[in-house]
Amino acid sequence: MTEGSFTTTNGGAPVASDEHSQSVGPDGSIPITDHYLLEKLAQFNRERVPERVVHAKGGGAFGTFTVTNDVSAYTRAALFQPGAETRMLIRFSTVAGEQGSPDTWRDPRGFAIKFYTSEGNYDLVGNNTPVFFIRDGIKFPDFIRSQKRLPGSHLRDNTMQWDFWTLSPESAHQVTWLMGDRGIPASWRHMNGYGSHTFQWINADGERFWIKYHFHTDQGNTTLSQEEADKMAGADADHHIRDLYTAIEDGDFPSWTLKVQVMPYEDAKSYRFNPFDLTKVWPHSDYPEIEVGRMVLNENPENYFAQIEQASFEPSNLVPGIDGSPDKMLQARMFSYADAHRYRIGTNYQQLPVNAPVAPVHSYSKEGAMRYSFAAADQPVYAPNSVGGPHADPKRAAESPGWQSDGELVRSAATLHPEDDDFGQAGTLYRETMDDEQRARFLTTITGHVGGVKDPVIRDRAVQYWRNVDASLGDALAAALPPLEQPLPGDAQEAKPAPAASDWAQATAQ
Ligand code: HDE
Repeated sequence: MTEGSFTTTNGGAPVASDEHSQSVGPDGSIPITDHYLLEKLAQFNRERVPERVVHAKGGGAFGTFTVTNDVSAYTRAALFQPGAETRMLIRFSTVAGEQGSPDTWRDPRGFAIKFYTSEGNYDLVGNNTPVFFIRDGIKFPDFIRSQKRLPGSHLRDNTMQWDFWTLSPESAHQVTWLMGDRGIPASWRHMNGYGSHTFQWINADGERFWIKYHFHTDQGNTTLSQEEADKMAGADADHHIRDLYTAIEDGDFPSWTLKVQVMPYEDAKSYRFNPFDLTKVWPHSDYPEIEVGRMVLNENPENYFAQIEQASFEPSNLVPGIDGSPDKMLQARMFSYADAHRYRIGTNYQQLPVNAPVAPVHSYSKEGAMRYSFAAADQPVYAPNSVGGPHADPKRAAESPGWQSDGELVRSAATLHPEDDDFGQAGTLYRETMDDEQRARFLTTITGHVGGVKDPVIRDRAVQYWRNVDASLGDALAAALPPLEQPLPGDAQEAKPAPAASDWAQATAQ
């Protein structure tokens, strides 16, 4: 038999059978000597790694990012220099659904990119919306838990979701996005991606700029109606994974055009909105977009588990010429992602081929489970040293001087800028970006979703929340909501929120 055509153990030794366990006589007991049986069963029990605690359901592909415009005046990052071509990996995902949940649930979509640059990996871990629900990471675990499942019934619950949202008014802009058409993209190919946060770019002269990333789909933005999404959720839970995989298989390579908004460093202090507030956008009239380049996805993963399930993206993967910003959410993420990867896929996760940089690694990290690349034996294991080990080079690192920050330690909201509020940009989105039909669908969606709230106090708060976004919208919602079902005798309604619709789709279909 030729190489590769006969079964072996994980140790490479040929095996006698894949169909019969060893036994004492054909009808006797299985001896512990059947180590191949033991290996197969033990390996099978350990096939899963923990799913991502958010963004568990997803898919992705490899591709190339090509610079199409000269933005070197703003950043020295190698991957954004004129003519640069960089291999990248992207993973798309939903947020709240577990693995196996439908791709077409109403939810933001993850838009996580790893650029394998010559200066190290640059990870841009964004969503398909330019804003987010909260502006301080300390609320993130609570926010996610309110979107997932009740501790008792293990059901998702609109009452819980609206309790959190109406007590976190900063969520209004993102929730308006979510309940609008873009809350259910027709496919990952037909949606935009955003870095969402404000980042810092630094040019070769050390000048700093604030920027926001916008990936415009070249396929056009298309969405599914709630009815189409509900039907698809039943017909094909993997609709978006299938769409992307098939398109690339067929040579129909999806692409996005990357543009950035650039704010001069000094503008941040006096800008009308807090430019680092993740619940806000920068109106394009203030800072128009500048084209940077094009991302084309042209290579499906060969092995989903090895290359997508084990892929790791982290906002702390930064390269010279790019830095974070005073955005508290981005700063919290700088810790959380690498911590999540160490837990989920092991301490040496960056040695997995899909996560490994193309740039050579000269770090002093060593050992740890599953380590298989290592420094030369004569490389010292400590720094500083006088025996030729690698040493830090601030010029090459070109770490940005960051930004000015001082004051007493406090726990408080960020300083308000003149036009900072929680509902203004949500109202602009509803009144000026949506057309009449979209506003009509929007009202149906929030009526269905708020209609799933069983607690009268929370329901009233939800109506007020939408009145704050737009008075006429709130009034229309109040008029459209069905009467609260009378609690059934024995319903401990007031003690705890009654189990409501078990997921977005059901609730919004009401
Ligand atoms: Fe995440 N997020 N996040 N997130 N996030 C994770 O990392 C976190 C936030 C986003 O396809 C986790 O590996 C905190 C904003 C994407 O693998 C975790 C905060 C945005 C993905 C985590 C946020 C995102 C994640 C879960 C508040 C858009 C999937 C598993 C400070 C700008 C990436 C994991 C992939 C994944 C933490 C908020 C996008 C737990 C603490 C804002 C696309 O580390």
